[in-house]
Amino acid sequence: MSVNIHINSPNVKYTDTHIFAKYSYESTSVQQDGSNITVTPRSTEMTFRTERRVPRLGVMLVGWGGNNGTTVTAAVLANKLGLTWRTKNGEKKANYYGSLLQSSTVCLGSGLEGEVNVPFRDLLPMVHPNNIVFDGWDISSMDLGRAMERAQVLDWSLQEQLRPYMTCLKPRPSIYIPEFIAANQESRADNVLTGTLAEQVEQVRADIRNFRQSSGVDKVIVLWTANTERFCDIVPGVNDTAKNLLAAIQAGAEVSPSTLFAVASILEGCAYINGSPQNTFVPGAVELAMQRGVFIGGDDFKSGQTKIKSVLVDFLVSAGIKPTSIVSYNHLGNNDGKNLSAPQQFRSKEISKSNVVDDMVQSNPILYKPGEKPDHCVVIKYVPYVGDSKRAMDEYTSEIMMGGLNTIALHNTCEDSLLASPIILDLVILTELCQRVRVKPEGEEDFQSFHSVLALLSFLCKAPLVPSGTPVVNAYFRQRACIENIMRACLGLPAQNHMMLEHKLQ
Ligand code: NAI
Ligand code: DG6
Repeated sequence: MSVNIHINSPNVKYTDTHIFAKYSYESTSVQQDGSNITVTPRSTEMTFRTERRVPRLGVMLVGWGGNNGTTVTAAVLANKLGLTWRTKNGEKKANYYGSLLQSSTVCLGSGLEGEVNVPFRDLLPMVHPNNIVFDGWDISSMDLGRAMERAQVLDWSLQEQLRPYMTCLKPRPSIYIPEFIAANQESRADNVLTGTLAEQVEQVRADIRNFRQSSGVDKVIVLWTANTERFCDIVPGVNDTAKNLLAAIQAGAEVSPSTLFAVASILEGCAYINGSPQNTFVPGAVELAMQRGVFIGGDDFKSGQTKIKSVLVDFLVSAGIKPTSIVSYNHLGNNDGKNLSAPQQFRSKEISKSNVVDDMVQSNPILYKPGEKPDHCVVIKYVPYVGDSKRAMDEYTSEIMMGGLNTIALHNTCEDSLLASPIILDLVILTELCQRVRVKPEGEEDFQSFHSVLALLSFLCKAPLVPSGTPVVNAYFRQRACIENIMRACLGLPAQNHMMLEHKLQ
């Protein structure tokens, strides 16, 4: 199903190259003086300009030979080829379930037949995942056919159909600094760059240029889906400014591989997304992205347990129920689980999984005193036998009326990489779309781009990266509404308010 949407409004103009939309941004300015609050409604006129031409997109994955890297590549191939395969439960067909853009809908309004819901992907001109060209790096030299088999994610009969295509794909040698990932990963590292840090960054930049040229793509986005690294220290003079970071790379100081990839991408003008929890975006990397006007986004794909958390806690707190204890266990047996069995790498994941309820808790001072939070415990265990099929068990205990307690227990089992792969696609497709959108507030001379720190990606990330000093939103439906409403603004449509007044008056 695919639809063409045309906006019938004097505020919207279509040219051969762009969609121009005049938009009134309604917001409020709030002043609080003790218990006195003054709210002033504001309306800001702006013009959104969206480039209509959809480029040919190349995506370079760091960690291409891993479970996510092979699964997303295989899934796109299977969809492109329209593959079907037999399982013990019957025939399956390639699809993009789990992708916000490809498999969810938005309501445009009501027609004679009732509500009209359209695929999210049809709201604006967007890259179709089938047209993405993949490339990437991995410290393991295994070709993607064998790596797909090693991942043990896809059904065997599908793997057999994909193997001829996948074995031709070989990861490029990568930057490997052993102390950033678990020691148990060392045996994989047979495909690594050598030379100084500066030389390795230069090689990564050359790889990006080589891929762009040889594949004929118009633009490249780089995404880290390699192992979780340990956090690195923020050291004044080393990684606190763009200048210092570039100098630190020249001097061979401590810089993590994920930050080195970020620097290489930014210097090549390519957006860079971090799908893992570590603090890749040290202040110097953020400043470099801002100086160069390049998008960065992250951190850590929000795929399963955390996605549910950002729905469930939002539900509880917004219903006036007080979560007091959240305990999240999971065990998994893939290579990600193996890497996370080392304390420092686990700690990176623990941090990113633990902060996801803060905004919801802080939003309700009736339930929580200043600084008060629910107890929140995160446990991850490596159990090789279960492979990529992650088990997640959660217990939410909440206080209800008059001293009552409400305990919700969840058990979720599913392939981790089949949750992460559609998120990877949404991340790169949304980022690419944002590169074609410009906004001009009334009275200003020039159209401007979104901030380099692309907070719009928050919906897809466990620990959303936002511009310094701006609010972090983890609540699932607020994050989703943000994407939907910004896309509606690009079409001159009012924000979705769900009032449905047309059905509520006499
Ligand atoms: P994986 O361990 O199967 O794949 C990671 C790949 O990265 C491996 O092939 C490894 O050889 C490679 N690698 C390690 N260091 C590298 C480097 N410096 N350069 C290039 N390649 C390198 O892990 P998986 O399951 O694919 O997950 C990837 C990342 O995504 C992990 O950090 C994980 O925590 C994160 N993640 C995964 C989610 C999921 O649902 N699958 C959700 C959220 C985050
Ligand atoms: C164990 O937690 C492994 C992790 O990489 C997770 O699978 C991944 O971060 C997904 O986490 P969540 O909380 O979104 O399911």
